[in-house]
Amino acid sequence: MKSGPQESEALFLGLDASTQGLKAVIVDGELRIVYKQAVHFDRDLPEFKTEGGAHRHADGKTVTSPPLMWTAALDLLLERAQADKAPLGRVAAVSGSGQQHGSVWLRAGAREALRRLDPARPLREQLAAVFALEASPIWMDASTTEQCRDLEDAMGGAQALAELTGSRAYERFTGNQIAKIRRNEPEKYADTERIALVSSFMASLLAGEYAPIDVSDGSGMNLMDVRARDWSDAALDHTGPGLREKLGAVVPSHTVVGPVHRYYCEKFGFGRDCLVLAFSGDNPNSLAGLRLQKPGDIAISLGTSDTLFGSVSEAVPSASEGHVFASPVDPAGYMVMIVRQNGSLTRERVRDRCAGEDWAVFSRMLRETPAGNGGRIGFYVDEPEITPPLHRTGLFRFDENGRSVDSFRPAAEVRAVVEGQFLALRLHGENVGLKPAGILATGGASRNEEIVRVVADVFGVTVCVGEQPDSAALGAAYRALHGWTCARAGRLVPFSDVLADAPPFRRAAEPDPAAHRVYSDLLPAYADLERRLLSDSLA
Ligand code: ADP
Ligand code: XUL
Repeated sequence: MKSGPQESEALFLGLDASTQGLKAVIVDGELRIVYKQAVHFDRDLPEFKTEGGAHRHADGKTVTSPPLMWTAALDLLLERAQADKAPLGRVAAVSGSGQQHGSVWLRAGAREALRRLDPARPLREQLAAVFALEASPIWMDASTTEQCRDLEDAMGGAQALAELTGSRAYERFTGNQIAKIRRNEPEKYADTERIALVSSFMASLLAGEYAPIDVSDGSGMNLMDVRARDWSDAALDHTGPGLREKLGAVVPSHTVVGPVHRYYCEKFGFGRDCLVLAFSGDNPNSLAGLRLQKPGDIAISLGTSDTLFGSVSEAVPSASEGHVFASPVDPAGYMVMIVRQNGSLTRERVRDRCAGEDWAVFSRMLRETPAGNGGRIGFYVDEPEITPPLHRTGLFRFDENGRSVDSFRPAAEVRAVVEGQFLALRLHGENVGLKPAGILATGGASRNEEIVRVVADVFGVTVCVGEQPDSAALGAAYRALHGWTCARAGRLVPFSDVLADAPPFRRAAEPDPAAHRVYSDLLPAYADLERRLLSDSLA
């Protein structure tokens, strides 16, 4: 155990509890990465029997993950860091990221269990009994359509709910998940002392105390007044009794939660002064990690989900698509985002079927096929889609005349899945005012040059990538530095001040004007087919 680090030696830890794994990155005061580590849930914690970090239930709509797995992953990650002799004793502050919308249900007595953590015993043993739900609903869950309609009706319609909370009702948003559990499992609702998000739960583990939800991740619940940046009593009252107490406070993203619990000092050598800053969602953290501060700076995140997002100064919520969140870095600003559920895992399925399970083959097929795919268009809906809201799953392929066909040749299939995903992001992004002047790409698939080239051509702008694809973990480390700087200054220091030394991004792809024209010409046909699928799926 060490006392606090000298200022010049201070390091900042960012954690990212994502769908498929838990990652860590440590940066120094000049934002240089000094250490990285990761735990992959399926591979490293096989006893939880997850696939892609989750359990898909038989109804095809319910998707959960075991919160005990996230708990065990934290010990495992820190054990690995310790074995690597990572400089944990010099970490001055830690913040983090969690997949958005997922909720962790803690029973009465959990707060005490967190406070009493004993460094002699693993977290999973000490916390095994604290969960009111052993299966946490996560963002891939699409089982709450009924609760969504009820909430919109109660709040005066989809647009009114969007005006209030930043989004119309979405199945994965935590408030609708809470409403479902309250109805289906009232005894578990009653037994719950605290409902945390994945982000605030991970912060709670580190602080040994219930950590508050930050305003940015809190915007993904359909429960927060996005302009007032506080819970909406009307939405809370509709959703469940005593919910304000169960949720605790919602706080600015640079809030200090407290010092790290002595469990981490004694077991892993963290300093006693190491601060835990509020955690936030993965997309808000990516916004911080990609330093998106000006309108027109837009990011595409190609992780388990594909998202497109950027900073804006005014909130203009829409009932048809997209989300407005409170900004994670500017207490007066907002971020806008759209999400596609069928992202990396859908590309992987096509890779496995058509490209010999090999990204190199997948990339070669992209290289060898023409932009626009000769007019072929595909919709690959493995799981109910969020944007657009396509609840009917399946693979829908159309030839250059818009006629439905059963299959494409393998190389055309590879191109169709990638082009379809990015045409959808362009189409729906434009609808909510996300018109990029340049794009920063992040997430696992951003390391694939051919995929990034399609992004540049579809949007017609330069695409840059960071030095590492894990922008959520990096953004969390930047936010740790930011929060620590604010705490020491005793005032809000602009986020841009702490980024002054950040390394530049690498230009990864320039748009080809001819290819961009092909996509612009194809977009109306794509939009038509999408409308057709949507009306079929309602029929
Ligand atoms: P998350 O943070 O949502 O757990 P990541 O951002 O770590 O996910 O992305 C993981 C995904 O990255 C994998 O599911 C995989 O499909 C994708 N990926 C990794 N390498 C490549 C590659 N070379 N080409 C395309 N996709 C890749
Ligand atoms: C955002 C969303 C996903 C998750 C997991 O609204 O549902 O992007 O945050 O990445």
